[in-house]
Amino acid sequence: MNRELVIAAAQMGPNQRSDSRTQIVQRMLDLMEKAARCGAEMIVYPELALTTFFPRWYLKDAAEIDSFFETEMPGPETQPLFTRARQLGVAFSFGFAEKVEHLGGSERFNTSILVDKDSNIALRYRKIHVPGHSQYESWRPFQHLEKFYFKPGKDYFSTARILNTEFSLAICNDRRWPETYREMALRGAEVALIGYNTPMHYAPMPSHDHLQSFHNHLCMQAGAYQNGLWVVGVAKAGLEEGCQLLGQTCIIAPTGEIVAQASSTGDEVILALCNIDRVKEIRENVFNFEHHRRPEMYPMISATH
Ligand code: ING
Repeated sequence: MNRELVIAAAQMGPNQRSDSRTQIVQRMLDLMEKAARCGAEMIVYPELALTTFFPRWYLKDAAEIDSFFETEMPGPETQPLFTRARQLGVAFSFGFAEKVEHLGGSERFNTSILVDKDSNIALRYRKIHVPGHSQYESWRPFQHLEKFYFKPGKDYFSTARILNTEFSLAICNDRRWPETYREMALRGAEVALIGYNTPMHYAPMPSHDHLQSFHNHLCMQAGAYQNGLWVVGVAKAGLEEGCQLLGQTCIIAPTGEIVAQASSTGDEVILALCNIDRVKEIRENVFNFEHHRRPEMYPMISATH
């Protein structure tokens, strides 16, 4: 009996700096209602879903920086997502800026969580591949200061089993690294949920700007096929504080085929009826790791020096 799961990708349009958490959460609730009405059991939102992509600015005021971070999850403004999801009987995933406070001080991460249909946080992931730069760079039309605002995650790509399916989380730049998908698959993941905020303009190499859409799908389709994974790539898209963000939200089968794709750069739900067991078509054949993979021949891939 094949395990079939209706997965929705809830692409979000731009979050402006002046948008309140309440306004943004309401949009997310509207997307959840629409997805649930269409039969979705899992709803996936983008990276930094609750705020604008603030690493585009060099902020100096500590209180202003803190205003973009969550210190509790769920908190008062995000609780409605958990409550409504439980009422609807759906699982969901979204990304947000996380501030962790402890005796020694605080740490900040670019985080994503997976919430099961009983509103329990089944998985928490902190972005491993933090791109951009850590100091203000005046030559850029806008900054990409993720290395200034976020610490790299210290936990591995792990999996959680909900809805009788093994899920794993990654965030944005992670999707460009082939190691992400291979590590997930070797740990038994069947579905990778990946939110992203991707500017169409990449300041260090503007001659690649016209390739943003191609590279976005290239990475995720390759990751899906080469590891027998379902991949759900979900954009925060559109013109956000003067910066054009890539859309192209999609759901990709383990064969690498795009089975659903957004056609706007706004709030948009796309869905697919995913036969999770199709991962076997790849994992038991062309990429049967046990029969064909030669890790002893790849010593450089995980070498740290
Ligand atoms: N954004 C971008 C991403 O990896 C980027 C940064 C864009 C890196 C284009 C390289 C090329 O999609 C985030 N948030 O990681």
